[in-house]
Amino acid sequence: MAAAAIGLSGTVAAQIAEAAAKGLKPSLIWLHFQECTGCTESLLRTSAPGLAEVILDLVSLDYHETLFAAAGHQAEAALKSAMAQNKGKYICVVEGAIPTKENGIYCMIGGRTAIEILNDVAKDAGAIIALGSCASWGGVASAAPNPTGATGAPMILKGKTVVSIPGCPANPYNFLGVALQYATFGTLPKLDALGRPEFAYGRTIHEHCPRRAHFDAGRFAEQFGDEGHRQGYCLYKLGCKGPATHANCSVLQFCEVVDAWPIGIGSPCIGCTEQAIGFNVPQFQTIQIQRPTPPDTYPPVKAGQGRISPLATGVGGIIGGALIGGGYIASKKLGALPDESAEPPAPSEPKKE
Ligand code: FSX
Ligand code: SF4
Ligand code: F3S
Repeated sequence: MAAAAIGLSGTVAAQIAEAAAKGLKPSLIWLHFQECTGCTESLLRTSAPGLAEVILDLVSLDYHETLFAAAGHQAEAALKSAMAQNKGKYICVVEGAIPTKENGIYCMIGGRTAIEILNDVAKDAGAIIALGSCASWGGVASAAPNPTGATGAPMILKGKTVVSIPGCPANPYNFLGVALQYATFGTLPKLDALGRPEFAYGRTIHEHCPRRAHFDAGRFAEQFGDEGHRQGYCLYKLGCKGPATHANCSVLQFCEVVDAWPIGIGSPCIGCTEQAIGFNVPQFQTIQIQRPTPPDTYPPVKAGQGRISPLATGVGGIIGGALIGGGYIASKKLGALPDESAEPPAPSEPKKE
């Protein structure tokens, strides 16, 4: 399931399982800073694989303050020995923001600041993963007025490759997929400009939202608990940030419970994976729609170079036309098109390979 999450084939998934069976388990050193422990909590709730399998069979969790039996000096010694034994190979997982004001004194463990601990553990790591929005850029702790100067691991570890898996909490399968790919092949997935894996953050929630048909048809919940809300209509007018939020939670939900994700339970997306939105833009404020029409990945309206059968073209035309029309209706209802007499947007040209 973790392999599928990152878009790897069944054959590769088998290779990952084989490597794990041979004991090729990645050593994880997991650091906790300013956070709510929600990322660990969501990992605790995976069931395929379950946490026992994850810890016993797939990874070697060598240091984790929440799940450790050790405490105090014993825990400090465990951290040192895990770093020494797996030097250059371990995955450093960072959960939580790092406070920078007043030399970082707002988060200290064993007499050292979070900045010191992070720099120390990251220097001998094979890979570094910033798990959750807090570790990715500061998250909730960095919300204005950011009293502790909270920031993310990539901002402290300048010049190093840090894979950011934002989300409050991050989806555990996105994390497991990255960790297992690194353990099996020694590689990391393709990252976007913000260091986020493209497989998970390449598209907006709005592009795959189960309520999208309601958006296109102009059916919106106007207030919590109203008829539209009860009917499962689009949550845009309640402040949904899905149209500007890159994440895969609409397709990879949490806890393997059907509809266990914000929009699935009737809450507008707050944009928790986007630094520019989550904990910055007020929760119920509506955002500007960038693209009121569907993306151009739908079947083209016009056939290109005769390679598409007339039947397929006809069906594609009906679907594409309906979708573009739907987007037009939605944008008119939202007031995104100022000129009421404006024509619907022209269909896009077929994409060239
Ligand atoms: Fe909590 Fe993790 Fe949010 Fe932050 O994630 S779920 S506050 S992203 O660091 O525990
Ligand atoms: Fe889904 Fe939000 Fe887009 Fe509506 S605005 S379709 S609820 S992502
Ligand atoms: Fe976060 Fe929005 Fe997904 S709030 S969990 S990005 S639906």
